[in-house]
Amino acid sequence: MFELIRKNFREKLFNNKQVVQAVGAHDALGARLIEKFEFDAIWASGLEISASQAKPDANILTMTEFLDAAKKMAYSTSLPIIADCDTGFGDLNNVIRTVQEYENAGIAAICIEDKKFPKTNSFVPGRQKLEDINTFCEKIVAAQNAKKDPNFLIIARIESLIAGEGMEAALERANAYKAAGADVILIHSKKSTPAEIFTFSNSWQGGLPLVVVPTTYPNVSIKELEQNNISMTIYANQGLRASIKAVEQMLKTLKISGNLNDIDEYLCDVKDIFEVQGMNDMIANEKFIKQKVDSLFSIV
Ligand code: SPV
Ligand code: MG
Repeated sequence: MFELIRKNFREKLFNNKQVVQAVGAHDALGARLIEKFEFDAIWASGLEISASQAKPDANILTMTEFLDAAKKMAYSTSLPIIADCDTGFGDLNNVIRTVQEYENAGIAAICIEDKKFPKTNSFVPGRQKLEDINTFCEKIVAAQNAKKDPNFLIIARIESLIAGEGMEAALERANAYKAAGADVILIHSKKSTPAEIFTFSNSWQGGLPLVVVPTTYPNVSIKELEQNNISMTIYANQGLRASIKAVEQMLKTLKISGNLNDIDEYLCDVKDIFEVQGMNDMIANEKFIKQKVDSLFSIV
């Protein structure tokens, strides 16, 4: 099943018919909700997974903790999971184990970024140290050598524009990462408009699918992305931000009023929980099995 998910995802990303839309999640429940609204893929976000354990996005959690979260998403939806693997959790040898473990866990793609381990979230100023190009290329080669399924994608994420290294350096890195065997390039930016992203996407001649994370330039439309050679967009953290805000508003209201009636507008029905957690499927399946067994013994 995971082989087929990877194959379909690769085809979708490479045939460039429409911009692929991935949404960030940190657990199986979030992944299920994303699937319900028929997005194309799930981004197993390092920021979200860290935050869900009340830890900073700074390689505080271990690889196995990130893996565990991504695996739970893969096992509870049929969408491809793109796992945010930060810097690959160490050097090229850590990258090899990362690829082996994530591929075995049914993940469709991993993304590794060209910062030094331990990394800090891209929106934290002053802590963005880049890896040198050669060392990062070693990680890409190691990743490609370690994978078994050719459709398991290695996404190389360029942080030059985040770290202030500039456009020329970003393009140089893209060329090097392509030469090292990257399947896809993610180009990140923290600007409030997509201008530098589009300069990059219209200058780079490498031809690999390009991915963006428009957290700081939310005005950009799918059409603009499409017109500027972007193959995939990642809504990396909006699910978590929506849920923190909603829960905070509900708790604030409840604390003041002490009356559950006053928070009704914030709540889904319990039956909505049953649906997303698979209670209805479980009961239907149980009924099916019991009927099957009954029919076995009712044959005269
Ligand atoms: C994440 O969601 O963990 C990401 C995207 O890597 S960002 O927060 O923009 O770095
Ligand atoms: Mg991340």
